[in-house]
Amino acid sequence: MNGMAPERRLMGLIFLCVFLMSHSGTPAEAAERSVLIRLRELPGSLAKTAAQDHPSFGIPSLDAVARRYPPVRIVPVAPVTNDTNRLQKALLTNSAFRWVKWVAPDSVEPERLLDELLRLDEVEAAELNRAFRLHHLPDDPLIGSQWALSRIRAFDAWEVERGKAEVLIAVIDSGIDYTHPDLAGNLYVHPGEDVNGNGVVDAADFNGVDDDHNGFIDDVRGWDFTDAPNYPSGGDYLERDNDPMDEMGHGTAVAGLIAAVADNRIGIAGLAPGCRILNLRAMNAGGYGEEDDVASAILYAVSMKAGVINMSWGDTFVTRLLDDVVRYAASQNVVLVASAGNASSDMIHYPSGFEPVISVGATTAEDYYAASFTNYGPTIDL
Ligand SMILES: [Ca+2]
Ligand SMILES: [Ca+2]
Ligand SMILES: [Ca+2]
Ligand SMILES: [Ca+2]
Repeated sequence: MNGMAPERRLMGLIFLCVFLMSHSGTPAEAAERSVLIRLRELPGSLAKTAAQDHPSFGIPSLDAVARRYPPVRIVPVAPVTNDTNRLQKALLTNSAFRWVKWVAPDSVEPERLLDELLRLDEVEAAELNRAFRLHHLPDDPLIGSQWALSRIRAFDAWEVERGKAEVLIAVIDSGIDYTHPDLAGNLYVHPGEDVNGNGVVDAADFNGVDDDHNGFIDDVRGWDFTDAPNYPSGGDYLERDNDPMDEMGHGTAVAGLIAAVADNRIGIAGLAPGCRILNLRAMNAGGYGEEDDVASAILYAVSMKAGVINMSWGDTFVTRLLDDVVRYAASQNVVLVASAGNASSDMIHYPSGFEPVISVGATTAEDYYAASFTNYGPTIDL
């Protein structure tokens, strides 16, 4: 805890109640048969070819590999925007925007493809596309709010520092039940897609047009980034879409804790005025969220000017993609908070283990003592 910037520490305190407890670390495993690669330079036409599902990079060495291991698709991980100026600028300046997903057919071993790609000069980094697991919330819902009440001074300080606390809080999780009466009023409505401008999500807003030209059609109530074909969940897990409905309850519970905690002290009917929750689904009904999906969600949250990104999931494998994306988000002054997991080991857990991320372990009311079930080790901030 010592040495943390007061503001970061504060935000971590506020959200500490949200994370807690996972019962096991999941062994890292290849999820979709896809490989994530960071190119030294992204060809100008990639966004276009990816949209057309054209399996070509326009880079000779990469295309030679593509002939031997024909990709099903090549997709940029960063959200594709129609604003070419914005896209080009980002591409030139930040490695987080040079990642692409190479989807291989079933006949190709992803590990072999990975080996081939890592040999190329044009490929700066490559890794298998793996999945993170959601962390279990505490069984006792009072733990979160009681702990928060005991930290009432943190809220006081937050008000002072943040003024009216007009913060967009992106919750990257299993989605949020946006019909829930206690939550609906706290959820962000994207003005760029609120066609009739009434501040409410209604049928008129779903006009099938990307009204704000950000590359997402009708993203008025957030987005569902879940495309995880190797993690069948019985629900919506194959295609990304504009419906981030929660299919397992985890994200709804997280949003409820955030809203309820704020309500204890700050809120007038929920979060402070102007403070809203951005619903970004990246975890399916089984509690799995692929790297490319959570990475896209983080980049989207940054593009929407989120002030805080809340991540109650993780695993122990190292991911260069998420490292890049998290660094980029931090460089845009986004506060990132992630749960530390509780494999009861000192294995470093990600994304909570990345330097810019506030890592939150489960605690008891005596917050100087980490609860016995959390991870311990050098990366725990709180
Ligand atoms: Ca509307
Ligand atoms: Ca849009
Ligand atoms: Ca629209
Ligand atoms: Ca995916």
